[in-house]
Amino acid sequence: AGTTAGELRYEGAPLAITGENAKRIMNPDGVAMTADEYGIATKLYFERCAGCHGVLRKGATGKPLTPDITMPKGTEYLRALITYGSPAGMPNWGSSGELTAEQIDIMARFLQQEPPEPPEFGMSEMRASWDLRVPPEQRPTKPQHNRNIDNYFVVTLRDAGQVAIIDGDTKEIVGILPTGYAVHISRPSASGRYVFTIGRDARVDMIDLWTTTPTIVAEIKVGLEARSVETSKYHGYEDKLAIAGAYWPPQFTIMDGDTLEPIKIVSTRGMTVDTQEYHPEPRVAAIVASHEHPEFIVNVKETGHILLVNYEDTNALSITDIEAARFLHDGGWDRSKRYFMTAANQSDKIAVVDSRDRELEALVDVTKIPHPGRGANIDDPTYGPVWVTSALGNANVTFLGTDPEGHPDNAWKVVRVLEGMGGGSLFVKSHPTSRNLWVDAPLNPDEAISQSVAVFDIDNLDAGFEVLPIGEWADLGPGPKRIVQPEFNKAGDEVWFSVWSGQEEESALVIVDDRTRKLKHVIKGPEIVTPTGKFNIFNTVNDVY
Ligand code: DHE
Repeated sequence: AGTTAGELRYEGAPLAITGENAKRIMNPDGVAMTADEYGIATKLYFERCAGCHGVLRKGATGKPLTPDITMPKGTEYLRALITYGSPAGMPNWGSSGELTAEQIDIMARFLQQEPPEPPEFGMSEMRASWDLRVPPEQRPTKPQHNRNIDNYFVVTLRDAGQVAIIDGDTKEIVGILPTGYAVHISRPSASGRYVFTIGRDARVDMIDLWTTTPTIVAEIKVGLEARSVETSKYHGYEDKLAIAGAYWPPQFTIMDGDTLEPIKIVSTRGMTVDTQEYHPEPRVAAIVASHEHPEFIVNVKETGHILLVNYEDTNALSITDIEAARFLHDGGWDRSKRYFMTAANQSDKIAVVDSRDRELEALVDVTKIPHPGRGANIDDPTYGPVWVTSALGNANVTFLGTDPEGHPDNAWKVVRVLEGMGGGSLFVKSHPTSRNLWVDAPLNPDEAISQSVAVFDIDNLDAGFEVLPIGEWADLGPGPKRIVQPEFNKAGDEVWFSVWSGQEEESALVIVDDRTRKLKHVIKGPEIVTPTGKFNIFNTVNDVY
């Protein structure tokens, strides 16, 4: 499977920054457009284009679109390009029917104007948005219920702007909470008591799991658009600090781990690792908490820097800047939790960071657009401990050796490539007690694939995979029913999948017995709106995957 429109569109859906938020900058030499048209175009641009071309149009995975480049091309050329797309990867917005001829004409003229600049978001805006609803001294001193918090799942209900908290032991929904819009990920505090969610709208919510039903105790906005949040895990700093990374403005914010009070904002604008040119908009992608030092590890996407942010003294932050490769995106730990394995997705590389010695251990070439999520750690019968990623651009499931002591010849090398169901895969998952490796493919254009999951037997990897029809098992009405993100329970004997349909359609969570690969349970109903990411408390706190 080659690159599909679905894979490309995956990049392109930031939040709309509306007319009143964006300063209108008309190009005196540009073609005419009315204020209304400018407003329409601004919104369309953010929804459809900014993900690839950048908010400031300086280019990211897509080409730069500043007036010095677009004006000489002219309206006619731009209209055709937007309508029909290009082999370089531009989607065919017109001939696919997604944009009308009128919208395309407005966009072609808009691209010859200066890009509207969204506002900055600094300490005063953050403090104004900060809402400490339940101060620490008013919170319970022990859990107010007998449920097993370790086996809770925090589930994003994407288009509802909520998360559901589900008791993994009983499968009951214990709470549905209004969070930021389209929560991207949830990360628990080191103690497991609190959960931090990050909305696309850069709203961070802090949820207390000790109260009778889960309660939002604090909230803050750290920008206009964001994808990552994490909490301090180093010994002695458990539950002390939180950090959130923003796409716009490009910056990260360190906050008090008990209250979300903002402490320090650090801009990520700077030079690209390779050509050493200034990039005005390097977005913050994955963030993980180091177990080796009191540090957060921050992926700066467009410039390719991995920052080890030491939080011992927040008034004198020391940051080790590791040069990796452009387009850093997602990643997770190897099984020893010493090495951070992270995808530089459009560079087709995996960067390996040694968090103990604070250095780049390796930069490994893989094939088209690796997308690991946090990845999967398994014991390969031949190659020993490996970390696994799948890919957006092809069916490859790639294994990298991660045991420099026991298997030095294999360390940081691609030791095995399996063929999965097809491209458009986002997440792989396994568990230390499981002998299965699960691989989804929600963005594959073929429904038979996107509505199923592949499972490999770790003890017999050459045998290929079994396909489980998770979408069918959910027994729902019509809809895309994409199967996304396997997540294990604490014991590692159940694996949970989201069956992700449209906002008006029925979705579900499907729970499979990991040992028998048979259907165990389905959670559905009107509350389960567009579920995507799911985070088991114990596994997420302890980086078990
Ligand atoms: Fe994600 C992780 C960004 C689209 C579901 N996604 C991440 C991370 C980043 C990111 C930076 C790593 C966070 C971390 O670990 O700190 N995702 C982006 C995008 O920029 C992109 C491509 C487009 C966008 O506009 O958001 C994008 N992501 C999606 C989706 O369409 C998904 C499938 C559904 C959704 O909710 O929007 C999706 N992303 C996820 C999930 C994770 C994630 C479930 C966490 C996986 C994990 O196991 O940790």
